[in-house]
Amino acid sequence: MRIVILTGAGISAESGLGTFRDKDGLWTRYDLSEVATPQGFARNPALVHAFYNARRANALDAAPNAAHRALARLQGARAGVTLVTQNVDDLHERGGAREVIHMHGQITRALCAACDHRWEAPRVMGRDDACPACGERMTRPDIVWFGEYPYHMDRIAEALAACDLFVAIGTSGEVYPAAGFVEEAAGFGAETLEINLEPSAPGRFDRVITGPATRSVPAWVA
Ligand code: BV8
Repeated sequence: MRIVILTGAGISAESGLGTFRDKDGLWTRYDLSEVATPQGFARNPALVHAFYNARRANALDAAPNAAHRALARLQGARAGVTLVTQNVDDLHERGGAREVIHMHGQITRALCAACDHRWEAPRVMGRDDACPACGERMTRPDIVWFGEYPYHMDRIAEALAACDLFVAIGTSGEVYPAAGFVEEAAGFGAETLEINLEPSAPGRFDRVITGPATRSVPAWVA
């Protein structure tokens, strides 16, 4: 059986990393257009780097939880599991997962806006950090902002077309194109399952398992 799993901020919530749209989520405290768009970065790179430096420190200081580890066990126990995440933290990898598809980029990586070179980000980063490849001082986080094209879309489309089961874990299903994956998979005949604190959109998935990810994901994987 081929499975595509899409995770969102909810799988890292119990590791202490904030979500975006829950009651005290990131987008309730920051203006998304100022810190998660290329226009915001062009206007005020220092503000955007401060936003991501704070989140990078949280991510580096956080530990993977039982849900991350359960998905790694699932990957190890069977072939045909594609793990796609909207998250930019590396908790899936530190929880033992392999081949994680980061469609929104990774907070642990830096990107040169001049030559597209990518490298391991320092804990604290600024726009004037020189690119190790071209020397330019146009460094940004390797993050897909709103209005930018997510990474690995071809690979994801192929996996969605071939899967028998699509599972969305800890995502509000509000950001596209990720939010459309459930319909895409269902259109190819896959069964769809949501694992979330509560249903994100009743009727959107064939099945819903509710409860905190550190309990519901290990129970589903077992
Ligand atoms: C693009 C940056 C062109 C990284 C992010 C239709 C088609 C295509 C695009 C659009 C479209 N309509 C609108 C658009 C534009 C836009 C968009 O979707 N806007 C929204 C606001 C309407 N999309 C884009 O701009 C994308 N690019 O469109 O390119 C294109 C066109 C066609 C086809 C392809 C491409 C770029 C989107 C990426 C933007 N970058 N972040 C960062 O800073 O982290 S998005 C941001 O939201 C994060 O990446 C995050 O991962 C993502 C989704 O949020 P969630 O992970 O779901 O988190 P949220 O807080 O919302 O929900 C938390 C969930 O967890 C809840 O359900 C909660 O119940 C649950 N939970 C909480 N605690 C627990 C739990 N579950 C279990 N256990 C718990 N303990």
